[in-house]
Amino acid sequence: MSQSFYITTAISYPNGKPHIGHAYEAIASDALARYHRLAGDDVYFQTGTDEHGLKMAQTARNRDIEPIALADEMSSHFKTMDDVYNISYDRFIRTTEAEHYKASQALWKTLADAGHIYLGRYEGWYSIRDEAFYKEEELVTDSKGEKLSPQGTPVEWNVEESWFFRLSAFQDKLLAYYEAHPDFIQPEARRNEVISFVKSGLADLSISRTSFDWGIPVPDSPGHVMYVWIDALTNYLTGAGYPDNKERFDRYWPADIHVIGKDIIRFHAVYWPAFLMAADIALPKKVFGHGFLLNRGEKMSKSVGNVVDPIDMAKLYGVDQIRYFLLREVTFGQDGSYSHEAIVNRINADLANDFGNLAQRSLSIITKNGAKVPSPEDTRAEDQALMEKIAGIPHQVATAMNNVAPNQALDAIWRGVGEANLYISEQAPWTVRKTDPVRADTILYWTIEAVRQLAILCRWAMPASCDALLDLLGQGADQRDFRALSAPLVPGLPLPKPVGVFPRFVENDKNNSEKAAK
Ligand code: ME8
Repeated sequence: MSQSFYITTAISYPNGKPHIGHAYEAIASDALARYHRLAGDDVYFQTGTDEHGLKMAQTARNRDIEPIALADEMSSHFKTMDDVYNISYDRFIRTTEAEHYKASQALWKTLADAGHIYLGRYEGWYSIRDEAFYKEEELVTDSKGEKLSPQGTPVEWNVEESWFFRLSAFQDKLLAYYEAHPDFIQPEARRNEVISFVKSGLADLSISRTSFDWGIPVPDSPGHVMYVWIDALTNYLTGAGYPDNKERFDRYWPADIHVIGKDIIRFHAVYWPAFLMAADIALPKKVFGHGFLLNRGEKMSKSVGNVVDPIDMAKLYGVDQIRYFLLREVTFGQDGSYSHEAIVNRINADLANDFGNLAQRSLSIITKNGAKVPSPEDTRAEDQALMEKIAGIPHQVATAMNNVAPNQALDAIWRGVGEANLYISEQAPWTVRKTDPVRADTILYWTIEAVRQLAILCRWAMPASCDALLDLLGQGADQRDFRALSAPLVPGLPLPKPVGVFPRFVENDKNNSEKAAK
C-alpha cells in the first residue's frame, strides 16, 4: 500500500480577486503534492475558499449583493487561477457547502459535549480585515493616534454575547506538544514566534457572533453563528471525510502538512491544535508558514496600486515560467521579492539557455540524423561520470522536498543541467560526428538520457513543459514518474520533430503587451 499524503493550502477569502500571493501559495503546495505523487504516494490535495465572516458580509453589503453571490463570483476567480496555474487539487472546497456545515457543527458539538465551551460576553478589540481578536497590549498606534492590529489593520471595540472556547486550559499542553514535536511548526522563526505567544498567556477565545448572521449556525443556540476561523479551520477535517466517512478519515487524517502564510500561523499552530486536542482528534503533522511575496520589496496593497493579477502574469511570462521563478527564486519560508527583471533573468538564463538549449542542441542533431534515439555503443568513463552525477540528484531532491525546500530541490536539478551542458560542450558531438559517428551517437544518447531524467525530476515544478520535453523523447504517460528514472531510453525509438519548449523572453516584443492585454 502506498503511503498517504494529505496536503492543504489555506482557504482564501473570496472578497476580492486573487493576487500573486495566493498563486504563490497554491504553486508551492502544488509542487509538494505533485512531488509526492511522482514518488508514488497516495496524495490528497485540498484548496478552496473561506466564504463566511464579517469581511465577506461587509464587502457584499458595500456592493449591494448577497454574500453568497459575492462568494460565488469571487470563488470562481480563485478556481480559474488554480486551473490556469495547473494546480492539481483533488478538491476545491467552499465553506458554504452543506457537507462542510455538517462537519463544523459536528466538531462544535464534540467540543461542547466535552465541556470545552461556555456562554459569556465578549468585550474587546476585533479586526475585520484579519477576522481576529486582539489583546490591548498587542495593538499599535499609528501617527494619527488610531489603534491598529499588529498586522496594521483597523480594529474596533466589540461587545456581544458569545460562546467561548477554554483556550486557556491548553497553554501547557500546547507548549508540551511543541517541545515534543520540534517539526510541528516550521520554519524555526515561526515556531519561536508561536512559542513566545503561547508563553505570554492564552485567554479563552470567543467563537461565536450574534451581531450578524453570515456564518454557520451554532447548534442549539439561536442567533449565534460560528466565528469564521472555527468554521474555516474545520475545512481540513471536512476534506478528510469527518465526521461520517471513517474509512476516508483513517486514510487521510492527520493531514501531513498545512501550507499557510506567516500572517495566519497563530490560528493554525495555536487555536487549531487546541480545538483538535479538545475534540480528541489527532493533530496535523506539520504547519508550514511561508513568507510573503513582495513586489520589488514592497508589500502589495490596493492603495499602492502594485497588486498584480496572477492571470496577467501567466499570460505575459508563461505558467511554468512563473511557477519555476517563484519556486526557485524564493527560499520557501522567507519573504520573497519579484520584479520583471528577475523573472526575465530566470526565464532566459535558467530555462531558455540552460535547460531549453540542452534539449534543443542534442535533439536537433538527432533529428537531422535519422530522428531515432541513438545507440550508446561507445560508452566511456566521461559518459558514466555524467550519469553518476545525475543519479545522485533524486536523493538530493527527496531530501530537499521532505524538508519543504523546493528551491533547494531545483538547485540540485540545475546543478545536473549545468553538468550536462558542460558535458555536451566538452564532448562536442557536432564535431565528433565528422570523424566518428558511433562516438557522436553515444554522446547524444547520454545527453538526451540526462535530459529525460532531469525532465522527470522537475515535473512537479513545471508539469506542462517537462511533459513537452518527455513528448519530444517519445515517452508515454506511464514513463514519467520517479520509477521511470531507472528505465533508460531505448535506442531506435523514433522521435518527433523537436520544438522549442522554453522560449526566450524578448524585451519590447510587441507580442508581450498583446499577450498581457488579452
Ligand atoms: O487568511 N504573499 O485568507 P486570505 C504570500 N481565509 N502569501 C500571501 C500573501 C502574499 N503577499 N497575501 C496573502 C485567509 N497570502 C483565511 C485563511 S485557512 C483555514 C483560512 C496568503 O485570502 C495568506 O498568508 O487572506 C494565506 O495563507 C492565504 O494567502 C490566503 O489569505
